[in-house]
Amino acid sequence: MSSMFDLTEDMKEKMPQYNPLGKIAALVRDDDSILFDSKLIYEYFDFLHAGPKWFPEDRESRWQTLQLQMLADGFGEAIIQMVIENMQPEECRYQPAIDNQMQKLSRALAKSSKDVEALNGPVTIGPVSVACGLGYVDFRIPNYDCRSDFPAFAKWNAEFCERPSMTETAAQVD
Ligand SMILES: N[C@@H](CCC(=O)N[C@@H](CS)C(=O)NCC(=O)O)C(=O)O
Repeated sequence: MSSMFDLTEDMKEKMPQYNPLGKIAALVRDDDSILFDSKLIYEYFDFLHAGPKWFPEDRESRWQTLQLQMLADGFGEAIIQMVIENMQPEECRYQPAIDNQMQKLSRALAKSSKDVEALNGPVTIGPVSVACGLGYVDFRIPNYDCRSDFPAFAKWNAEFCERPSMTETAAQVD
């Protein structure tokens, strides 16, 4: 998996100007102020428009969708930890740490797959995060077949990924 990660020197040098944590994502606003962390950036974008909201006002809908967002953010973090461990020289790599993160990912996917009714509901931050998170799984762990055990979840994801908002913003990976 080590070949999949490329934390370039360029990024290491430039990102701290935008985010003291040195991490993607960061947004430079028109007034040059900066917002960092994707969760905050999503909220900021949602605040800017008058259409249907990613962060619903209704409390129960809000908790449900935020929980899905946290689940997706958490499995994204598990993947990042795996990638970081895999960046270690082979003799320093700690396989139990990788396995532990893999178990988190696998449990989180199983949990997401049980929430297929919510995923098929309004397009709020939860479904968006899970769909983006699955894209990240495919990018970082291309050999991991994370959908075939969950046909309804796979169907939801395939349909969701056909939305123009998904196809037009898909990451371009060389
Ligand atoms: N919770 C953060 C996660 C940010 C994150 O871990 N980004 C990774 C890339 S996906 C990164 O920049 N890692 C570089 C590092 O940790 O030094 C967010 O959603 O923005």
